[in-house]
Amino acid sequence: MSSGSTGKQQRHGYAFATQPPSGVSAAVLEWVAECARLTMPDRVVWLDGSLDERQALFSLGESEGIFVQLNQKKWPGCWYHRSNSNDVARTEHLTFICTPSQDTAGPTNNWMDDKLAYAKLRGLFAGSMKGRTMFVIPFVMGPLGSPLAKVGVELTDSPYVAANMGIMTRMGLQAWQQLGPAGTEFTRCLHSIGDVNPERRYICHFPFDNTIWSFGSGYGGNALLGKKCLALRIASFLGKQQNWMAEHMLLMGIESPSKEKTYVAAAFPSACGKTNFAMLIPPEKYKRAGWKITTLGDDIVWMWVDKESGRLHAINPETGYFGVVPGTNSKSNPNALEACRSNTIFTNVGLVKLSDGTFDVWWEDSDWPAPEKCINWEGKEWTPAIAKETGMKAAHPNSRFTAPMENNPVLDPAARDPKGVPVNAIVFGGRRSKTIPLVYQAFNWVHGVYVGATIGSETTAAATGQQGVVRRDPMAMLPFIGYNIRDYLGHWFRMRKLMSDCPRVFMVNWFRKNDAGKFLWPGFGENMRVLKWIVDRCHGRAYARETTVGWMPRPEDIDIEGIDVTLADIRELETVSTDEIKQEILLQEELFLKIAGELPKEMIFQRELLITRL
Ligand code: SAT
Ligand code: MN
Repeated sequence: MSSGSTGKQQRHGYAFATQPPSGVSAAVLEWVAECARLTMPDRVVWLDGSLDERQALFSLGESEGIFVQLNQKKWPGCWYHRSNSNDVARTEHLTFICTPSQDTAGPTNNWMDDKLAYAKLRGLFAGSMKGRTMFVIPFVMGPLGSPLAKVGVELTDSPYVAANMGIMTRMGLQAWQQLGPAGTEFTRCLHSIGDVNPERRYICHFPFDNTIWSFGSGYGGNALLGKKCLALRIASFLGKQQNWMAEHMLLMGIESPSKEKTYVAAAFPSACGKTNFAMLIPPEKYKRAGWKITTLGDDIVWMWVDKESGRLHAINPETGYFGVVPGTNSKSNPNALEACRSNTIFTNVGLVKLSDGTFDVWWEDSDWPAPEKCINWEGKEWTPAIAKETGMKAAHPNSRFTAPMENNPVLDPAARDPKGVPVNAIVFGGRRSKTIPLVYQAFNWVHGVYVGATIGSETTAAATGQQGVVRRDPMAMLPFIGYNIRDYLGHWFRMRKLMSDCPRVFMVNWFRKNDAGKFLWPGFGENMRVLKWIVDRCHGRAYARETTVGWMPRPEDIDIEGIDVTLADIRELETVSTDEIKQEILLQEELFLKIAGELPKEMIFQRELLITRL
């Protein structure tokens, strides 16, 4: 296959580069050679990130049966992929932080001795790419030239992973330029799908070596190593050492009628609507008045203290959205749907064969009617009748779209700005039917860290296990903190000292219910009304009264004109019951006990202060 001396490999008229481009650093060449000796691919292909190359990756995948091209009229540039049915979500129990001492990983991570982990995974990787191609993927996380932009190189035997990385990261030759010919500082990401056997699946992070080894899964968070593995676990570890922060947050801009811009970073545990919030459509009344919401990111932010202003600045290290498909429609999130219209990969949704032989996709709660039949995420025939009878789903509940952020109609232009944006507010949230009010502001940064660290969220039907149980998820980062949670919380507290002006910190809860079990707040676009109070607080305009939990709006401070919410509802939404907060403090013990003996003292002081206020 290889045409040897020209350094190119033909594939449907496209020639993949089989030799490294000039200027690749010696450290990269050496590491790629070492990994190739271990995994023994038939050929090594050096990707350059061009669009022609992406096309060729899809064609290659099509010939291997892993990609199906969709109807190009309805879905220009879009492809369909179905994964192994045992490989449809992140596998936290198979995810490890690998360091010499367990104390580095702490009580909330799975830990493996690093030498042991290397030995174990070397056994799995040995010869795992025989008969396959190893793709070398150079990528940059963060806008080029940003003080935080980081170079990674992923080696993978999956064209699906390569194509996804092209959407989710700044993949291409610019990564070699940023690294430089003598560069050694890059995240070494080695990935093989192996035989996709859950018994032989490991996602291992070696923070001291800036290295990730992932074996046996092709699923997003396990296999697109720039995402959760690099941009959260490894990055959080680096951030602790280098005085910056990697957080599981969306990032949005809010423009007021007077063109004043406010930037909000927000952390919500899964199933709380992070992507929807990041692309929120303001209510008509607000639109008409000139309010605009723009998206910078929907999943990850990196933040550092800008030397000049002393303020926290943020970038989104990614360039795409890896979003949940079911439930996405023109009502729930028109901007996300629009982002999926072209150059998007759909994974594990229903595949519909049209009368002209081309393919369409379908998922539960999409805008268009259910097909007479389709192939579901498991590769089985699905019909509405079968669905009715057996509950079979066309799309897996965690089926995903990989869409370029450039497709988002409300993309904030600053998403490409290396200087990032100044963060005015950090918002934490959770899904709570009781106890937590609609919105409150923490008294100060340190109190805000306590509020974020004690986020609780109720489990939903989307996850296995009991429903409605409150799980603690500090900063929505529990599965993504790449080191000891004690040091992570300490880092949050310490960041305050580096800032001369720090963001205001808020807690929100869109999910509070009344005694009859009915949601008290409409949510979705109407969350704009709460955002407005937050924006006004950031600029010193809105009124707030002091309560036991923090600063809260009076009922009349939340705009309810034009929605089916009364002042009495707001009063109920903003009720803080001493008994319930006492109960909440007891519930927090679950987390506090887990970190027992290691809790930063600020956490204990904040809890004591809260008890005193009660
Ligand atoms: O972990 S993924 O990146 O695959 C999806 C998510 O949980 O955000
Ligand atoms: Mn996420």
